[in-house]
Amino acid sequence: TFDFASYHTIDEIYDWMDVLVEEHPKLVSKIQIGQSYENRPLYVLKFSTGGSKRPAIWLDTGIHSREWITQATGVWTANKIAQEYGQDPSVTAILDSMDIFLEIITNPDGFAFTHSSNRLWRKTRSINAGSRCVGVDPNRNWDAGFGGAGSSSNPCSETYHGPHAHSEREVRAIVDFIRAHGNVKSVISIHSYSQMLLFPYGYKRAPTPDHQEMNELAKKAVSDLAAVFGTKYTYGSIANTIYMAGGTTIDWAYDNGVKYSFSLELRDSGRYGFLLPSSQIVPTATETWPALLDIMVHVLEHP
Ligand code: 0X9
Ligand code: ZN
Repeated sequence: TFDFASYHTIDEIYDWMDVLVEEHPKLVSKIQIGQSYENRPLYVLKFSTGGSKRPAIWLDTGIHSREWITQATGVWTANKIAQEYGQDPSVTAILDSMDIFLEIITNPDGFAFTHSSNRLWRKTRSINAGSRCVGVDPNRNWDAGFGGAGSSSNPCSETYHGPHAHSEREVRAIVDFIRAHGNVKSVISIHSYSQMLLFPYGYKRAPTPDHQEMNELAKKAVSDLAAVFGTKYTYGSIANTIYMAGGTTIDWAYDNGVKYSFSLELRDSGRYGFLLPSSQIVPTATETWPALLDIMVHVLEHP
């Protein structure tokens, strides 16, 4: 049986997704939203109890491939959602009227490369014309403040924004999916590390019109997260909490009508950084769960 307390390869996680679907055929399905630069499938787990184009919550993990705690938390969370439907009243209420989409391996080429060659690979694996350096930062590639502060035009940079917005297939697939769906109410993009709950904007310092509501929701979510094991998270807008960053996922989502757009930076605060020991997978996922539920319940209650 699958070990949630270990880090896994792409093949192991893709195989496990099929097992989850087999175990919960009425709730969970697997859809493919595109292909990566190196032609790996981009799989998304869909949690749905019926209807069509119900209001939806989008979750992604692993858009930065080296942030292994995030894909591992994605796996644990997928299993938790499937287990708690019909048990936990909040999960049941959420899935009785909304759908949840979860892309666990959002950057599969980068993830494969972190296993085969360079554990600390962050970007995509696309070839950059005229450069020996490979890859684009998929959290600088979105069409919201694209090319702005906190991104680089140098293909050798870890924050290279790419030749144009949505140049990366892995980004474009999500853009096309969210646009075609048309009823996504929340995007939660999960990164590591630094223990933060962030919301727009990252490309400018100005607050969004929804700043106060999102700030209060974030405050509650980090408080419920801390209640589990005492892990402290800070929260606020990207630009005022971590740094300016143009072209991020959640700024694009927010500016395209997805009001409840958040990003988590999971454990830790720097001792292990991206090399978080596997002994911390289950504790990290366990404490993150109430924060995710707070956001999802808030979305449910604010249609
Ligand atoms: O630089 C980034 O893309 C994020 N930090 S990370 O160490 N995960 O690379 C911070 C940008 C803020 N946005 C999100 N966390 N989505
Ligand atoms: Zn990241």
